[in-house]
Amino acid sequence: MSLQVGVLGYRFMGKAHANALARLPMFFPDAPDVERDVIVGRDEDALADAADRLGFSRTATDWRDVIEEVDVFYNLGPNHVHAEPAIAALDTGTPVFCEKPLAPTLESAREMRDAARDAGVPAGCAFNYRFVPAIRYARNLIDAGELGEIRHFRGTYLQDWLVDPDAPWSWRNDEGMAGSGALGDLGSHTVDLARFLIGDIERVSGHLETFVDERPVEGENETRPVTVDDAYSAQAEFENGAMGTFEASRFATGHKNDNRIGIHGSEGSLRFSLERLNELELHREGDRGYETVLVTEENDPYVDHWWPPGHVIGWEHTFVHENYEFLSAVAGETPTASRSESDATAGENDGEFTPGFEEGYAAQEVLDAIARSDESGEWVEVA
Ligand code: SOE
Repeated sequence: MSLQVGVLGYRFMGKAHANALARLPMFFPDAPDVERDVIVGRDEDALADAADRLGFSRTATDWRDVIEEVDVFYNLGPNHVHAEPAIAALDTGTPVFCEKPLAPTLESAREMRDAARDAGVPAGCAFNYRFVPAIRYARNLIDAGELGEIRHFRGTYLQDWLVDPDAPWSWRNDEGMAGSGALGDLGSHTVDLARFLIGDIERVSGHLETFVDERPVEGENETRPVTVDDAYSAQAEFENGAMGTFEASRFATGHKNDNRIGIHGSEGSLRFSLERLNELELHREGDRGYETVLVTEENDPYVDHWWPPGHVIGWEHTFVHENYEFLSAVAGETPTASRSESDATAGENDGEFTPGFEEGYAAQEVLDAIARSDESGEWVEVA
């Protein structure tokens, strides 16, 4: 019996997840059967074209007509559209997969987390970078004690798409719609990776900056204010005593989607960059420099589903991995076999999916604390 999937949103993330669903039968034959049933949006012409291109059977213009009919509801809309449809779907017992960050505000994120707790069905937050084989490999090394005691986490996420002051205004520039700018859009990924690899964050000191405070509206002869940050930086203290340095910018000329992390432990270090996502750089005690490890061996996480060693994968494969795990959880399975035996997360939360709304909310608490610290000029406790 196929899982009928309904998806709200058909642009960038709609394409990324539709592609992932289409790949599953071919590369993850033990994944549940899934039908791309209905795609939801407001513009009926654009929607019909998207349904055709992305392989959906039908379209709808109101999510309310969909959430009880489908087996799984994907909310891939802008941040301010996440809470209401997701909570309504969960209240009817429909599992939900929601793009990050969970919500524009901590309060909405809490309402979503509580709805997921009450519903008792899988509710996923699409932090896709947890599903990069090299990131899983890094987590396995840390859990195996290969880096010793962790002293430093450094996460930077650099893009350059707003450097031009005439780049058009979008919902990502509006506090009411997005909640925050680079902080929530990019910082949420870094905070989630920090929590996945190192652990919870105790307190933060944050700085947000807006460089261009109004932008032209595409196709109109008007401008709109930018009411969110163009860049943020933060210092953090982890509960385990490690020090954290966080930064994201949409003004980093020369960087397109440069999501990097660096970790220093008492016995070694590692470095990762999304622009070289098949590689992990390792430094062990006694090494003079970093060794570049190509994480494409058959027993590396997820790799055996794709190609022989060295036949590298890309950004879109991380969406296939996260959809495989999420839909398996919806079907009540836990595909630990999909990960390598050494995968530290194998068997974690059997039948559940992480990162769920709990992790989405935990990341939102850190984002909120960074913003509050920027306002107060003081360090802020996270929870
Ligand atoms: C835009 O900054 C964006 O699409 C983010 O919203 C995604 O989460 C990130 O993966 C790529 O860049």
